[in-house]
Amino acid sequence: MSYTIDAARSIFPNTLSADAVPATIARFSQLSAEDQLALIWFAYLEMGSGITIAAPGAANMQFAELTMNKIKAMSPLEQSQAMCDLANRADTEISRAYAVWSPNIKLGFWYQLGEWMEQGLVAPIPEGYKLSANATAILQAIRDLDPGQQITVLRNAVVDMGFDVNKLDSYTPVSEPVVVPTDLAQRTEVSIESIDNPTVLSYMNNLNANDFEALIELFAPDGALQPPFRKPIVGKEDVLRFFREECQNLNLIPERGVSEAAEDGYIQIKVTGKCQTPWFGANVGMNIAWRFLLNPDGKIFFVAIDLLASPKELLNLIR
Ligand code: ECH
Ligand code: GLY
Ligand code: GLY
Repeated sequence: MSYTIDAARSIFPNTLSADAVPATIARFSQLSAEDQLALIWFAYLEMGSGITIAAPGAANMQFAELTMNKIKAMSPLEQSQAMCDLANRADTEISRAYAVWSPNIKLGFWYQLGEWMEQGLVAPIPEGYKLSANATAILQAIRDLDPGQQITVLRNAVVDMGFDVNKLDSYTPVSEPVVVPTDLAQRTEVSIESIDNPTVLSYMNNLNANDFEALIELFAPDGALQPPFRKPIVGKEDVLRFFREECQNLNLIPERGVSEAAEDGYIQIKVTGKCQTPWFGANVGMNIAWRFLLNPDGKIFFVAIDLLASPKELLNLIR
């Protein structure tokens, strides 16, 4: 017998991921569009007093510029409507344009609208807007999360907005240009307590260097990667596309791990540590587990990335 992706998903089943994140998003998605926008506005303001968000790069913004300027030119009433349409996933021209953008372009778009709302160039959340009781409870639930979980909720809320791409006949995804990998001489190397597996170390080092061509060669042809709270992405072509579209300029800081023989000559390795996104840099360290299943050739058959429930989970390396 050899592993299936489905079986691989349950290696290290004791790993506690942050279930509060999908639970909060599910509750959030039940709110009215007005409540959703106001809740994010309040959460964003409160977060901003503690952690700093980096302005999006120009390369990131060029694709959203037309749409952003279209909104800026609208009357305040039309602006509010356009934002509600996005939250409602309505079928409008703006919602359709938004739908095909990569997560970073969507985030950059809202970052800019947020700036314009503050400057009075785009309709603000009405002064004295009163959240519904449900929205108030969800805002409190978000306050109670750790920062890494808070930014994950925000990112998911933004990614889920816009027209449903599955309802488009055909479309071309739009994402920022792929950066050049870090020069070999400039690269740093991670070290992981108790782990010397070359595939795992190369995985971390290549991802940190944005060297997606080298990174993808560590995967088996039928290999898969499962991002936090998502289904596995299967096969080298799709995994490579995911790296280019969603994994630029991450900072992986693995700390420790455990390596064990699995069935049929496979090896399972769990690593825990931190991950930083370019949006928040060192201001937010997300607590992460990587659960690798390597085939007998030492290639990645499966890797799951989990956002952990609490910092305590960083020390949970038992099977
Ligand atoms: C305003 C009000 C109206 C409505 C909206 C507004 C604006 C909101 C804004 C929100 C901005 C939020 C941001 C969130 C960014 C979150 C980033 C995260 C990144 C996580 C990355 C991880 C990576 C893990 C991985 C690893 C691997 O080994 C493989 C790859 C991968 C206020 C106007 C909406 C502006 C900027 C959570 C965990 C480690 C799986 C990627
Ligand atoms: N500043 C974060 C980004 O452009 O991805
Ligand atoms: N998904 C990468 C980032 O948001 O930074």
